[in-house]
Amino acid sequence: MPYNYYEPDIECAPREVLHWIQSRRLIKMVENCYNNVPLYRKRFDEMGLLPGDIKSIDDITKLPFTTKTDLRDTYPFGMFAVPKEDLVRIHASSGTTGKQTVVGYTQNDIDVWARSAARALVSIGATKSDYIHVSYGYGLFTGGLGLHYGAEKLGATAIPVSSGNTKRQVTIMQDYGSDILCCTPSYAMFIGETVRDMGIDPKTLKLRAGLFGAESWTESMRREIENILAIKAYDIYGLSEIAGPGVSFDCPCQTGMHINEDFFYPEIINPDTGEPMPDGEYGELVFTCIGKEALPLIRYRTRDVCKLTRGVCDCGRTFVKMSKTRGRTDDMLIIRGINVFPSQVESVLLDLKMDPNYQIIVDRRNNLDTMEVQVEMTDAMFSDTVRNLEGVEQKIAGALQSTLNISARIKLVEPKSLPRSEGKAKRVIDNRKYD
Ligand code: DLL
Repeated sequence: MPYNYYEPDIECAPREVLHWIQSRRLIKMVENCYNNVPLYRKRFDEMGLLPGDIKSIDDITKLPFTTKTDLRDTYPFGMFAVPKEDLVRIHASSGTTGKQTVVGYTQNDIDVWARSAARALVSIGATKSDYIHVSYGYGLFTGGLGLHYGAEKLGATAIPVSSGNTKRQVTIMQDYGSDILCCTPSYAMFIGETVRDMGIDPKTLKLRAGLFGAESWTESMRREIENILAIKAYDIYGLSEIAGPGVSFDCPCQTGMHINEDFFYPEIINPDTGEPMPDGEYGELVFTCIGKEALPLIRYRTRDVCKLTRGVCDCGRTFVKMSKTRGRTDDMLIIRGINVFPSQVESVLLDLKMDPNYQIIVDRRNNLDTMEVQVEMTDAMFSDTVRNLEGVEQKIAGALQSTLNISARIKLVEPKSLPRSEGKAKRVIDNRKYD
């Protein structure tokens, strides 16, 4: 596949140029924050820091962190740096716990975001003549409108299907000839199953690639989706607080997501100490929105765990790459003292060629954590003997024990009995929280 760029001058710019752009934007942003966001002015004053102390991007570690709690404490609009008349859009995080975090955009911010999403689409080979089938939810969630504006910015044709009504999604793909599918990876899997159940050969669809994100997914899941839909599956990352989808994106090399670092400056920190961590080591991802006006967050702690790698990519981009995330620090399960991310369980299951539909149920009995992994049987397994099925359960339990050092009860469940997701999948039910 050839390498395509939406803005090659920036995406493949020499590092000195990027350093210059980042420094200039950080200086401007810090002034904006100090002058217009009371929380930042207070924090700077407490630290004895003045905007003039920030002379280049290398000074970023002098700045304070921002957390989700800061956004919640100033809910809904307390961290906005522009007057209401300059806003053109509001979105909100899809968080399920506590108050939602509300984010705002000026016209320029929407443009930055649309350019970011357009870069992602072009990177995976989308062109003006493509139909971009957007099955992310439209609304306060940033997925739908983010890819929609990206598609229009590129000059492609957005099909705003939104999520849900999965058979209709497939019919639209067939009838309109959708070229690129945008949705969560779990929904892509569900759409793939529906294509199969409708007796359609996926190769007869025009679909050639997908841009999947909004939740953590593994390389093994990528292969499952590529198989079931007969397409190339690419990752796209983002979060409402920073922009929405397009903060970073896969290129055809599929070796990490390039961060649009002329707009979103990344760092990796040790989540316990806040200290910067070297490239190549897993830690918490932190972003500074150096290209945004309405909500210019400084060193925002995403709670997503990943690592960064630098160097010129085979695709020619010089933008730093982030690995697939392991998950969020707050999604990490601690089972009898052992840390485990749901994505690690997913890897083990899929490497054993199990069905990609699974659920993890965590509980506490007699003060002891228990973990049950429910995995759907394939149709072929369903007619197997009980003895053989027990053997499969033991094999999975053994693999979890030897790879993750975790002992879990495995329960094979009937095909299609676990809930399917049209948005972000809920893989973990942690009953301990309600003790
Ligand atoms: O999920 C934005 C988005 C929409 C990204 C569509 C990609 C595609 P939020 O609802 O604010 O925004 O959730 C942000 O989702 O902090 C990550 O934990 C997770 N996340 C997003 N993209 C990925 C990804 C959107 N590609 C939170 N891989 C983030 C892993 C992801 N996790």
